[in-house]
Amino acid sequence: MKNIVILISGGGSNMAAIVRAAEHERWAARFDARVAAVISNKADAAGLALARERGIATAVVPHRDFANREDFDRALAAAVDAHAPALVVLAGFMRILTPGFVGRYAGRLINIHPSLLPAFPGLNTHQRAIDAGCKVAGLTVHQVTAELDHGPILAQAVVPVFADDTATSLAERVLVHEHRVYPAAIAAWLGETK
Ligand code: NHR
Ligand code: GAR
Repeated sequence: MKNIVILISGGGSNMAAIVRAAEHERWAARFDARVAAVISNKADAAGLALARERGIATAVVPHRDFANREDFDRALAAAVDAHAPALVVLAGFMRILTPGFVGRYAGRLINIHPSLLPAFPGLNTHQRAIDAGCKVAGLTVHQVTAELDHGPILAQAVVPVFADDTATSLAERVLVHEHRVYPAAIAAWLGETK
């Protein structure tokens, strides 16, 4: 069985979309894969309750409990490794990961970023796209490497930016497509590594 471990920090709507796709598309039968665990760096992440309701194992590794990023990432890796993951999925996970963590999961660590990379890596992407006068925005699923938001691109989708958009309205429009594209990219990855 290929275990998928999902890392979140907040709402977990992408995580929920992946869990839903795994059930509806029968990933267990087709890819011998399942969402084995959801891990958050924040104890109050709404996504944790959602995962528990689905009977998925959860864990919290609070980054504030650790003196530095290396110590946090070591504890996070221990929590991840407890589920022997074939794939580690960042879904709204908000802590930059050290090269040590990234190297440990090389080739099996992916992220969804709410911009059309290589434009707007980092935070506050929707406001930056609006401020730059972009007519389109979107999302990127990419492999995670040590360099933030620079790994090989696996999938993208484009949405229009409207003249009256705010960061909130644009984020909502992008998120709808995230929920479609991220599960599809993961299914494609699982199909290729069968
Ligand atoms: N780590 C590495 N090494 N490489 C990537 O490509 C990563 C990563 C960790 C997270 C997600 C990313 C995004 O999609 C991601 C990609 C957090 C920050 C950030 O600045 C930036 C990018 C992403 C996630 N985090 C602050 C920090 O100091 C904390 C911000 C907060 O807590 O709100 O870690 O955008
Ligand atoms: C998503 O839009 C995701 O792309 C973005 O945060 C949202 C999380 O929503 N990720 C980042 O900005 C990473 N820095 P969710 O928790 O409901 O999936």
